This record gives sequence, structure tokens and C-alpha cells, in this order.
Amino acid sequence: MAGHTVISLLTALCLFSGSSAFPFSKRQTLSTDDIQKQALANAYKVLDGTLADGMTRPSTCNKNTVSVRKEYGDLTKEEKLEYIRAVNCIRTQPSKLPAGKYPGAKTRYDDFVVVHMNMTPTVHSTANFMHWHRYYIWAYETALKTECGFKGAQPYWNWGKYTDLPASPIFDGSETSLGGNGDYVKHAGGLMGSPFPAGNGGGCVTKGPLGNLTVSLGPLMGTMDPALKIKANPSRDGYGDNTRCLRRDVNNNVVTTSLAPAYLAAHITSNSAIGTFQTTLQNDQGGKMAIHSSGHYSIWGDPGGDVYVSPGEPVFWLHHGQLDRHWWMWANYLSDQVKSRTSMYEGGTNWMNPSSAKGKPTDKQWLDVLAPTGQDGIPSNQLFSTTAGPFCYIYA
Ligand SMILES: *[C@@H]1O[C@H](CO)[C@@H](O)[C@H](O)[C@H]1NC(C)=O
Ligand SMILES: [Cu+2]
Repeated sequence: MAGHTVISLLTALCLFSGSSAFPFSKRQTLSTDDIQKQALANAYKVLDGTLADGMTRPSTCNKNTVSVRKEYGDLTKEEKLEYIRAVNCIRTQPSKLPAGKYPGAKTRYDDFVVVHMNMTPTVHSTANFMHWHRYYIWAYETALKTECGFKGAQPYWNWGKYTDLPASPIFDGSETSLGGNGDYVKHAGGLMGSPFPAGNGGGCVTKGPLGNLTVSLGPLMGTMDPALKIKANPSRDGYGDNTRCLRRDVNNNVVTTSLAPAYLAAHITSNSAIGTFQTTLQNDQGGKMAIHSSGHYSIWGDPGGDVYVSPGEPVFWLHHGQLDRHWWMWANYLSDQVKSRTSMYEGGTNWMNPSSAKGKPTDKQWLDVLAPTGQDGIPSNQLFSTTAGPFCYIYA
């Protein structure tokens, strides 16, 4: 079990980093809103067959059936409450993992955390990083639908939209939020990667619909101040039952820098190959925290700041939904690039080994007990498009 080996996040993030600064070579003319509009228009052309993306898709996925994932703040009150209901539901369904194997896995929600812990070294800083997480989020959305009767689509968090994240519809602590910030406790700032100061939370989340929620798996590679004395897991692999409160330190430290709309647009428009797109997304750039880590450390906390256990933070799915959208926008916003970008695949197969085998588009991806029946082991080349293979969704 690779989870036994605890390496520093800094090391992990730096493994594939080149020395070059963020490539701002092209003049920026498009905003993230422009990019979204173009990507959506092209995605519809792909669906009606007037633009080829090189994928074959079933006729059952079309303009009328495609599911539309929306930004959390754009959901109606009823849609937000329905999402919260479904999240609370999956947190009370029984685990489908072998009994006793993972004592901390008490609910169906915990199954998603365990599988992520198992997969961490082979799905981060690897060729399948975007593909596996797309597949994983879709499995979560599918479980909400099939196991909890969820009627909506998985929402995302548009990073660039909120300059005051603790006051955003996601975190404002209101009845339609995904819980508030953690209560304030004095703690040191983050030291991993590019250091950042502590925010106004750090303690248990006690407000909002997910207030007083507990987590039991991990920590395995927690990043919070040791002075907070977060309980160590009884098992070295992090799978033991370590029931404790969900902590957050929702903060604005990186939202105005590496999550600012202009920076995000530049990231999309200045990387034409998936290799540089992925590495610049995941590795800190010239003192700026990487986009992927920035989303995680804008929530931070326990287990949100723990690369293995982070899906235990319920907003994980909105952050990674946006990451999937960022990739979708990159692949789709230029009509003459849709076909080539859709099938681009580059990188290794293990984050701790830069000379690990190169990932191949035919490599199968695994979800274990999370996969809907008959849908495990789908190759990466069936996960290239959000409207082909097992998927049928777009972003609005
Ligand atoms: C969480 O627990 C505290 C202490 O028991 C209580 O005051 C608070 O109302 C609870 N919050 C929620 C959202 O249930
Ligand atoms: Cu992950």
C-alpha cells in the first residue's frame, strides 16, 4: 500500500516542475467569460455533429439530454438545498468496502475518501491526473443520483468569481451554503509550497448545513499547524477510525493572485500542449502557488489540506469540478484545436517517480467500489470528452 510512504507535498509538487516561469508569451485578449462562451458554443457543435472532436458518442448523448453543471452561486435556492440534501444523504449511506478492512470508512461517503487515498500516488502529477479526477467526480455525482435520488448536476466553484471567499454563497454559513468557515483559532500559516498566512478560521466548522460534521479517515499528510494538536490516526496508513471535527480555514490569500480571472485566462490561452497545461496547473509558478493547490489551500483545514484525504472536505467536489471545467475550457474554446486537444495525453504514471512508465491513452482507470455497475476500468481515451464514453455533461 503506497499510502504508507509519507512524502512532503512540496517534494511531490516539485517533481515535474521545470524551472521556467509561467509562460506569458501571448498577448491576452480573452477573458475567462469569453473562453467559457466559446467552449460552450463548440461543445454544442460537437454534440450536433457540426464540429468533429475525434470521439464516437452514443446518440443518447445530445443537446436535449446533456446534463449542465453550474456554478454553485448560480444555483437557485431549491437547487442548492437539493444538493445539500443529497450530500447529507450519501454521508449516511453504508460503506460498500469490505467490512473491517478500513475501520475509518463508516459511510458511503468515506468510500470515496478511501479510494482517493489508495489512488493518490498514481493519479497526481501523472498523465491521468485530469482524466482520473473527471471519472471520480462523475462517480460521485452518479452516486448522489442513483443512491440518494439527487435531481441536479454536480456544481462547481468558479475560483475567479469571489474575491471574498468566506462571504461567498459556498462558505457564508447560511442555510444554502456548504457550511461556514471554521471557528477562529490562532494558528500558523501554511508552509508547504509557496508559504501563505493563516486566515480567520482554523477551527471546527460549527455553522451552516454541514456544521458539526465529523470526519474519521486520516490525517495522512495533514498540513495544519502542529500546535492545533489534530489527533493522529490510530493506524499509520490513515485508514483507522479517527473521528474528529471538520476544520476549515477559508481564506483570501491566493484568490486574488493565482485564482484571479486574468491569471486563469492566461493559463488557458498560453499553454497549447497538455503537458505544460497540466504541469503549470499543478506546480507553483515563480513564487505563485499552483492553481490546483490554490483551490485546496483557499479552504485548507483538516482534511481539506491533506492531499490523500482531501475529498473528506465536502467542497473538494466543487473545486475539482472547476478543475475539470478549466481543462474542458482549454480543450474546447478554439474550434480548430478541439480535435487535437481532446485526445492529448502526456506524463508519467507515478508521482514519486519522474521516470515512471509513460501513461498511455489505453491505460485503464480504476474506481473500485465507487464505479457504477460495469463501469470500472475505463481506459483514459474514453474519458477524453465530457460528452463521450460514460459522460454526458457540459459546463454553463
Ligand atoms: C454545533 O454544535 C454546537 C455545540 O453543541 C451548537 O451550538 C451549534 O448550534 C451546532 N451547529 C449546528 C449547525 O448544528
Ligand atoms: Cu486528488
